[in-house]
Amino acid sequence: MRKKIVAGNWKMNLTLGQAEQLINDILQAGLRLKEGQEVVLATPFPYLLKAKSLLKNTPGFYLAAQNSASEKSGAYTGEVSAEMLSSIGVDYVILGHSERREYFQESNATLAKKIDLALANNIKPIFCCGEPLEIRKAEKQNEYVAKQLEESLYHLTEEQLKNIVIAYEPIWAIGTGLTASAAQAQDMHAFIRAQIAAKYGREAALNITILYGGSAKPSNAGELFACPDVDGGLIGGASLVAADFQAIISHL
Ligand code: 3PY
Repeated sequence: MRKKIVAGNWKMNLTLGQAEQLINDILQAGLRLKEGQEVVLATPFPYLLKAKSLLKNTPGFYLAAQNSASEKSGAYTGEVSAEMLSSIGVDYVILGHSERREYFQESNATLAKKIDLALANNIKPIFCCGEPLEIRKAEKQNEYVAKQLEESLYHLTEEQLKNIVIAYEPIWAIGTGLTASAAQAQDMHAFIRAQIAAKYGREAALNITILYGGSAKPSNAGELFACPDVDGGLIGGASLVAADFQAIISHL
């Protein structure tokens, strides 16, 4: 049975005090996760260690970074390596979010290197893919996403793929308030799973977790998560409000 995940992508938000409060509020709700369900918090780098200690190994709760370097170590001022993240107990790393691709020119090839380093350091990549609005309008989204998968993931072995989570985030739905309809999300998730099946076989495809991201909120999470190929969500703004995040988790 594949894992179901709700991951909160905090992006560049909150002070340390606010971050502590948010984690405490989320934990205080005493959420009962079922077997195979996970909650992942992707905090800014400076809060990872604090978040780790606040989570206190709470079952089902995991920690993520929002990025990691494409190089192993060395003279890369301002970068944070996968090895560093691993040394402080980070479980997941979000790679290839559209904001990283757009504002920091991250290519599919760069992301392939980041994925390799994360895996080599026992960190599970949450690999983001998704098309911009003009590609969706031209109905070329399948080809676009297939290329992202091919160029960043298909060098991996089947064994390595077991540690990958895919997040489909249509760029036109990020920070815009627009959400893909449940049918649009399901279509793309089924397409991604079929691509994985064609490359790695049916079992690998059935086992891979595919999250939906892009303005997911309490009011639409239920419908999205009910789709057979949607295994949870990568949540932006709504992950910053404990009550909203809890409500989304309750739809898992
Ligand atoms: C959003 O929900 O807007 C996101 O970008 C999640 O990563």
